[in-house]
Amino acid sequence: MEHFEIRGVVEGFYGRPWTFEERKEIVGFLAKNRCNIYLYAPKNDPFHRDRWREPYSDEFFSNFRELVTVGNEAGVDIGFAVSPGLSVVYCKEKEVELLQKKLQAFCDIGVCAVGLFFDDIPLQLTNQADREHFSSLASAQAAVSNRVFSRLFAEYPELKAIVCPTLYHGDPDNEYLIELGALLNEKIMVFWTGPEVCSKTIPKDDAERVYGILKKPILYWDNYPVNDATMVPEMHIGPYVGRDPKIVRYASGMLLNPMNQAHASMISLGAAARYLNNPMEYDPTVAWMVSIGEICPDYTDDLLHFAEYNMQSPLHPSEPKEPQRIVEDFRIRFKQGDWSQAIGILFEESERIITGAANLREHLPTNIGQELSPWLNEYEKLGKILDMTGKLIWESSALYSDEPRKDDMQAIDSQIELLEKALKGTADRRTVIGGSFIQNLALDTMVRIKGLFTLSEGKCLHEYDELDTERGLPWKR
Ligand code: LTM
Repeated sequence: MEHFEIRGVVEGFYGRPWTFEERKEIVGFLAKNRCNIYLYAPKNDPFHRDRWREPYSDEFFSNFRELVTVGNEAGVDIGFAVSPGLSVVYCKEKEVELLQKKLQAFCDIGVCAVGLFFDDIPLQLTNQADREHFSSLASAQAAVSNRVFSRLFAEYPELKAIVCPTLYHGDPDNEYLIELGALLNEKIMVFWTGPEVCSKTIPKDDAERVYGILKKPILYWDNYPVNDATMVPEMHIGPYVGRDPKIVRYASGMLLNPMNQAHASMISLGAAARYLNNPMEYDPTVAWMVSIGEICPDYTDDLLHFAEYNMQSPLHPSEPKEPQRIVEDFRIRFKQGDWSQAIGILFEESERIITGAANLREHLPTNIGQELSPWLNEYEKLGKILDMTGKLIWESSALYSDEPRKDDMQAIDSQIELLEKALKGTADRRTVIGGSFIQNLALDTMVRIKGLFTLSEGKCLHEYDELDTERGLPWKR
């Protein structure tokens, strides 16, 4: 069975790094899902990147040692990487020594993969001495990497050595990558994220081209389910799609960059692990559903529905389809004049969301529940907005009755007020759950009913029959 030899996770995101407790849980989870590596490289750990020259504390080392023990017991390699690129002076011997010592300290406590990462830095040499010493950024990075790793290989011949290049996506046919590929020691693996930083798809022809340039198997750094930078409001728990199974033939391995939310990441990681272990027979939907079922066996349908609302990500760039489908079904029924059925669609979806959110809050594993909490809150609010929208439409039919009663009018007025307050409340949302369809429907409904309400001045709207048009939502009983 074809599979990626190296399968796992690179903790390589921006934002709050995971805790050691979370890392240990992830290592256990990786082992359970037949993955074999966890690589430490959180951008916001100062000693990993900004202050890479400074040593870690004893406490950090003692935690890392424990992580290595957990990895050894579980059969998962633990790796450590340093990102010196923002300030390193490539031509200084002392810098090479520092880098070697930094990595050596981790090899000495049992780490079996080490990395030098040069991502997210300028694509030119910025230091004057380096510009005088080296002809290019690629030659500087290759020289330092070769020297650091060859010293480590001397003591640890089985060590996995990884470089993350400065150009790690896009068109591989560029001077920088050609030169780096040619100069790097052949034992050093090179990361690649695909056609994009966060690649929607990783096609076979991209793999073929990168392989042709590097002249060695690619080590993929797959930026999914990561949700840092502008993706912070997104919760990436959708299916793992778009990776051509045949890229396995050009790869030494694949590591996924997860979300800041370690436990919630397990949904996508669990699905992706099935791809990594057997890409040729991988079915994204089945893998996703199985992974969700494993996280929340008793409320799988609720978690699936919630995940449908959270579909938006680089792998699924358009708005989630489920809320769009609900709103479209509603509109079709409405246009057909079947408005009590139409409203029924809104009530049913509202009920499904509100009950689902309550079930998930109560029954999800505590850590996942906490991580998902902001998204669950917004999800529930969408459910309430659907309910209020349905109720407003229902109440407002009174505008067409022969004798609109005062209390009917008051009911419409207070329903408008409620919906308006709920919609205003969405201005402080922190998530993009559900996309825009439900909110747009609610807003459109509310504004139009306000218009009708104003027009009616508390009287019936019989004389405005022609308002029952295709545009917007005015109707009559
Ligand atoms: O992808 C790479 C190699 N580097 C950074 C990651 O640290 C970051 O998490 C992702 C997603 O924003 N993008 C990057 O460029």
